[in-house]
Amino acid sequence: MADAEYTPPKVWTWNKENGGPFASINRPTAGAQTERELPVGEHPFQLYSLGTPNGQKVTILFEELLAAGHSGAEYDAWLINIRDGDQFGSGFVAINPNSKIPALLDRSGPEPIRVFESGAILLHLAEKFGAFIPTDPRGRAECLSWLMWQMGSAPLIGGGFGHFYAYAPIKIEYAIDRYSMETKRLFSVADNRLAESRFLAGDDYTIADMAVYAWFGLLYRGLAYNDAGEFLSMHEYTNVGRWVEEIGARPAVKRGQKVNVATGLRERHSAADFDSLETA
Ligand SMILES: N[C@@H](CCC(=O)N[C@@H](CS)C(=O)NCC(=O)O)C(=O)O
Repeated sequence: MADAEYTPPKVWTWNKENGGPFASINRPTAGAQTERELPVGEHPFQLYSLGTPNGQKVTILFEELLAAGHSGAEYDAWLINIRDGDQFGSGFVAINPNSKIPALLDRSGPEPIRVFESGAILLHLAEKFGAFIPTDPRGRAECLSWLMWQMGSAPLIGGGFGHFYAYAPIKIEYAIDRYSMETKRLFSVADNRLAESRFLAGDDYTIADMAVYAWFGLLYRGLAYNDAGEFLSMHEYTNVGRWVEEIGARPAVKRGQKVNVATGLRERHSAADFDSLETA
């Protein structure tokens, strides 16, 4: 196997594109590549994003906040097309130096506040509106724990399993084994938790459920990474399935999943159409 014969040089240098569908936008350096201002609308929140799972986390929360009567949560959703390199425009990089969606500009106060990383955006909004985050110390700790669990584990699923199973130009058994095992282990963690609890943080639906659902709902239904549901035996996770059904039936969740879906790029709810590039 070609990959087994590779001997790393003393010093790695970027001397070729590494193949795969995202090769043309992957770079080993950060920072703006073009001068491009971002549009600004009339609402208190300006969201620059795309309808991938990481993007959907935030639009699900916005829609839930609006459905719960928080009229101050009105937002403008601007499409950032990551396959066209919109994330490397100067305006976007000023809001997220990491050049990944989602990015938020909170213009509800006297000075605009930038927020990047989907978990930070969820926390910022939940705290601002006092919603979808428990106020008692135990519930809050449980909610933040599951939220951070999701943020830490998404790269293993997207950048690990999804990348090597669906996107890598060569199939590497070692990598697919490693990340399939880890993805299944993560589903097992959630399944055990949801066997004892209606929602991840307890009896109440929180931002932790929104964050995990955006990823797990898609995988559980076999809609991500070349329909990998069968490959990963998703039917084994019955408690996740019960929770996916309950959350997926919420009107705000359905609405949130439709925002910033680029026609052409995101017209199918499957395979590469609803997942991320490199997760960070
Ligand atoms: N940890 C970040 C990950 C965000 C992320 O990976 N976004 C992907 C799309 S889902 C992206 O913008 N990729 C563009 C790129 O890698 O250039 C978060 O949760 O906000």
